[in-house]
Amino acid sequence: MNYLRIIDLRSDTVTLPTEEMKEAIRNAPLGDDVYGEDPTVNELQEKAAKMLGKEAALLVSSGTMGNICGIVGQTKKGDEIILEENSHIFLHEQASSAVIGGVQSKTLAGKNGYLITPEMLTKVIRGHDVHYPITSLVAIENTHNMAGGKVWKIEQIQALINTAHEHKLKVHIDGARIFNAAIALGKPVSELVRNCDSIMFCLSKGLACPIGSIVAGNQEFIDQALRVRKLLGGGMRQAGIIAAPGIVALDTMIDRLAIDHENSRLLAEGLGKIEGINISETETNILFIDISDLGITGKKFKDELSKKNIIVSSRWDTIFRLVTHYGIEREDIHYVIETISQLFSKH
Ligand code: TLP
Repeated sequence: MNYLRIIDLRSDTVTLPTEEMKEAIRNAPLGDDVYGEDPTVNELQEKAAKMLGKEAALLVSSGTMGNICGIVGQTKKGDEIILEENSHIFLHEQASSAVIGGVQSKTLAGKNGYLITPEMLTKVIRGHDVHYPITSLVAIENTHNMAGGKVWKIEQIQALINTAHEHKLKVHIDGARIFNAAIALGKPVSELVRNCDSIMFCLSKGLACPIGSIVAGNQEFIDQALRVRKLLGGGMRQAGIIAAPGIVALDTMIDRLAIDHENSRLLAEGLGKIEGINISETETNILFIDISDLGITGKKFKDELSKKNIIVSSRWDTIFRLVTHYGIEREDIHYVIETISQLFSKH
């Protein structure tokens, strides 16, 4: 079969804005957001805060910047923070909490690759001793990217938050894909972030905006986050052109994430039937596959697929992360399964 479309499964960051978003960008009322005078930014921030059940929210340029605001805005130099060892903050953000915030990271191997339980947390919180740094924050990731888009249950989040608060720790949620988690659980997003001190989510992943993330929390935290954003050079001027598609995303792009989850399930089902491919469990829009039993290199797998207009990227040599998103249709999933089966099936 010859396929004209490009099927890019590397990430949901490759999504392009909808026509409605482009129209919204064109028509957005604008002002200088460093003066707090961009009406479109203000509308997005108020809308996001309300959806999350938080006092206030702030538009930032990226998920990484939002995580830095969450950590640096709530810790002091020399503190220690607790992270899951395969979290984005620990693996993929250039040690920004150390570089910018001057904090030390203590990592935990998450249960099932993603969960930090109250027991795990309690064991690593430092006691009062002059030798120790002060443990001041724990960050969790929901959905957990490197664990394959795994979803924290509400009880698991609340139990961890309660324990953290009992020990006077702040809780930051890296919710780059929090709406995927909310859709998977069938719960309003506010329930998933209740009682956390800060939450970051991305507009620019499955919600298909070109740029932007949101951090939210109480007003005191947002005042701090605003200072951190400015420090990072993230104070933007007529940022309504970024906020406008964000408003469209919150109005129109959340429910459709269920389609991406269904496509990921179909992909898992189809690829799981091919001898030599081992698949992970998929709960949202991320699927990991291990092709080592096909007897080919990761490079060969990737190159052969790219000749068929399918773009994939490997995480560790023969382990690939396949991400479904806006722009990937059901027929594309069938094409991917059929193509991989034809190219690499042993029989
Ligand atoms: N994740 C990207 C890559 O950086 C790995 C991706 O393709 O998945 N938190 C989580 C859980 C993320 O997955 C990401 C991006 C971020 C934070 C950072 O967001 P950006 O890229 O906007 O800085």
